[in-house]
Amino acid sequence: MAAAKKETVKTTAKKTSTDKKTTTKTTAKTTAKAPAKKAAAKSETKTTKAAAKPAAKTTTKAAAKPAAKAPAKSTAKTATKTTAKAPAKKASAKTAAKTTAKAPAKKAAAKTTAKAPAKKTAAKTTAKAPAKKTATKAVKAEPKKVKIPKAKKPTITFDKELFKRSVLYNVRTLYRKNMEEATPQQVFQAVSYAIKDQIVDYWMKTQEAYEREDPKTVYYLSMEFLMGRALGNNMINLMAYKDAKDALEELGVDINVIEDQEPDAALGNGGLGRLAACFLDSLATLGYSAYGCGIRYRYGMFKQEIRDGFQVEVPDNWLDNGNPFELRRPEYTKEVRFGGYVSVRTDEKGRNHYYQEGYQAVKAVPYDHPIVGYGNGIVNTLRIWDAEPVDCFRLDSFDKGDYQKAVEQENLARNIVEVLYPNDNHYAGKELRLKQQYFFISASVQEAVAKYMRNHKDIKKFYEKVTFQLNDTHPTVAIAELMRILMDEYYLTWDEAWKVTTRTCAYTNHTIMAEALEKWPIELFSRLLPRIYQIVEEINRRFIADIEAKYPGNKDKIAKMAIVYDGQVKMAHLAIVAGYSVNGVARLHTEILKNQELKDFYEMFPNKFNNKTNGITQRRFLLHGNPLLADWVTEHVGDEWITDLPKIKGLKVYATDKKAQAEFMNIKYKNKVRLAKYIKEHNGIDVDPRSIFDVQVKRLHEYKRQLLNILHIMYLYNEIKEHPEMEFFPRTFIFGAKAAAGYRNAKLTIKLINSVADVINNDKSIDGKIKVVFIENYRVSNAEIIFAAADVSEQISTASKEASGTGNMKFMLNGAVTIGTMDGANVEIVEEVGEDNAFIFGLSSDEVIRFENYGGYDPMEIFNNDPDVRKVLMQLINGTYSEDTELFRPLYNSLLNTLSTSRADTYFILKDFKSYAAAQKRVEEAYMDKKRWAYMAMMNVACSGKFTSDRTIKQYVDEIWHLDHVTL
Ligand code: NBG
Repeated sequence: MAAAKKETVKTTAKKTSTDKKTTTKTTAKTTAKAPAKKAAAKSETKTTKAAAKPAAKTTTKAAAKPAAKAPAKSTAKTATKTTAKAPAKKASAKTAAKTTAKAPAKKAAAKTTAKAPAKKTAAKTTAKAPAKKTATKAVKAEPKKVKIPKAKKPTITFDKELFKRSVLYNVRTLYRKNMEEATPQQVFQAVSYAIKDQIVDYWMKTQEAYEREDPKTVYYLSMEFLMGRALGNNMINLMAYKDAKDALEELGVDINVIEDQEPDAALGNGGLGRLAACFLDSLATLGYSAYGCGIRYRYGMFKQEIRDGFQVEVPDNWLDNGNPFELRRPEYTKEVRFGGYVSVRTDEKGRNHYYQEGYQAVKAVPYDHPIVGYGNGIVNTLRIWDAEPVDCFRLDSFDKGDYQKAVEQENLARNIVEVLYPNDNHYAGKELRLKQQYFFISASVQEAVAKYMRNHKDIKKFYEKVTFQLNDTHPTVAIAELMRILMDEYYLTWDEAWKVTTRTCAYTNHTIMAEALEKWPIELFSRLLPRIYQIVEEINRRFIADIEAKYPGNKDKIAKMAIVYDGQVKMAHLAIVAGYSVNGVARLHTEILKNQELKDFYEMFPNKFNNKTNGITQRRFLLHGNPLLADWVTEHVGDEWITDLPKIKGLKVYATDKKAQAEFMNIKYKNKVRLAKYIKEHNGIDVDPRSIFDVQVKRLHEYKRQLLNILHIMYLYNEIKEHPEMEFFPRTFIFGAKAAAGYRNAKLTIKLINSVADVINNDKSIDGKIKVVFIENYRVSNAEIIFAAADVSEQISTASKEASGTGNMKFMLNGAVTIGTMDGANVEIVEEVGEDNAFIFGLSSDEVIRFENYGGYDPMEIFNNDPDVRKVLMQLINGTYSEDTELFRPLYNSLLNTLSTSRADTYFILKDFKSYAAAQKRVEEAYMDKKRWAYMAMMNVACSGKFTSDRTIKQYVDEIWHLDHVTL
């Protein structure tokens, strides 16, 4: 039954999406070529099939708006009529546009709704009333300590009735069904289009305001945007979530079920991509003009399945059912060129002109995604580029050579955006990856320049209105591409172009892991991007002259700092030399950059270096992900935390309040029940929500040390088996992690976790004291559920290796207590919450770096002298967790010898083991003291204010970008 249902969903949805495309194309063709008989005939057949959706779409809006005035039924009829009459799509679209443009009706509607908020607030107040009571009681216990600010008046409105009508209407016109007949996926589509309708109005208003006020704009250039689901977030930021929830309930559907229909937009690997998504949310919420620029990967981050304990990668066909929120913008198509050669011609004034010839071209077509600011009506744009073959397959003019080229160009277009490289903190150096980089960068930079020139005359002042933030080294070709456009297309001299470029581009470094630093072989780079390479070479030549001037005769400096050296193009060096700002992502990380990794550059350009500690958006990771806690926080400190997170510190006074503690822990319990249910449904494992939920979710990487965690679990299990009488508070160890497809030890660690889980979870003798769960397919949408339910947050990377971490912040915000090393942003988290409210262990970053530089660590010594460690390590190879005793040997080797690494135990797992175990013991003691734990957990929430991405973005704006603030 279920399968059959699914099948229908797919067919219908697919049809719609193909239909949509066909019509767009057909219309375009018809308008352009109309007289050609063949074309007309073709379009006719196609339109018949296709008409339904686009017409519906156009009309939805037209219909929806006046509907505010008229009864729903009659509008629907009018709409249908219009569609029926309107054979010319353009005409009907125009009419619709006109109606909206003139729309006194619309204004009236707006007015009507303008009154609505009053009602809404009233409704809210009543809804909240009982809650208030509790709040009052709590305040009684701690009299007059916190003033609860009144809810801010929303500047935007949401018409619930209109929304309902719109959903019903969409279900009808998209699927020819009523609500009872529609599948959840169809309802999801209908709801999304209804929400999009509302967004589009604000989107247009925002863009009009930007046109008018001409604020400086940041282009956040990133290979990755890990957006997760859009629908819930959009409703939250429209301040419409609760109304929409009620509306859907009235229509007989559960909002959670509907939200669950949406695939995650997983156009990123991990922290770096998710940071980009949080930044977009903050930029819109704070009212800054911003574009996210990236790639519309056909397949995003792979879906992870666990089969027999092993990770299996399954393609993520996220666009399968179409994407209701995106907008194809063919009018901004750009051409991007690869390969060929550069020819030079000298003009009569003696100036050289450079032309790329014999190249392969591909069309870059942008798709826009709305980024809704919270409650302020601002809607920015995430623009991601799709690749299409250039139109050169003309039958009248091809000989054999052309045909070959046409096929190649077609293949280029097909391959280029096919898939996201699933590597986190590691680069594979593949040719296609460099193609991806140049593809989206060239298109984005071309469009940024074109957009600027539409409203400005002087390209030399480009940097006054535009800034490019390079998210890691991946977009660094933007520097050379901007130079190229300025010189080759706008005829600026080198010096003029350099001045503009070096005031436009800024670079963020996200890692010190050597294997993540991108270096391209000259052969590959110059073959693929001949003109770009010439420019990079010239930048390098001039930079080397600067080094020589500053450090005469110092060849060592040149070897260490040159951009092109040893047959390679070093992207980080290019970004630092041409960037006006270089920032790390947590204080410790920036210090390590300045004093270790990028020391030479820091000496040469001290003023470029600065820190911007990462942040996360509380709108997704508390307001949306943890509604119970979000409401509770609002009851106690008001709702200002939603856009001003430091206000959450008002909770501190409740951290010792008995009643508040009980409420808080009860919410945590409910969230643990929710996660337990998810685990039961998805993993088939029963976990006890009264046990400690100890969670490590993040990408799988040796430096993040999931191996330390699982080895410690193996040790605990040994302890319980050996001392069945010992006191032990039940604990559920939860993991979630994807491993890069080719990362052997990472994948083996997943298998180990699952093998250990198998043994422990099925050992009746330990009475369920330990459970181990590996959550399949960890991603943004289930992360929201996981953070909300965590008691303990595992942040146990080798000190100095985790640039910042952002999961650590999401846990803190949701009231989990950190067990961690003094690494990345953990340092600042501990600083905010106090050492007593975290469990810190392990080597410091200085100690790690000292061992790395001067040696002195021998894991074999620990193996020989510590029987507990030895026992655990032997269990890796003696059949305890796998019949195949060789299976886990690579992990065993990685810890004890140099068979596959240059140092044994590269990440100091054995060195930190004892100190980790001791910290875990402290965790248990703290948890058993209920009051103390509640206090610690609540203090974590109360002290999380610094870690909002709103703060991070404000610092980027004030100290790097200098954007203008815009209000509607
Ligand atoms: C990652 C770091 C994280 C950091 C995020 C966001 C890369 C290259 N770096 O520690 O490993 O939180 O970037 O800055 O993915």
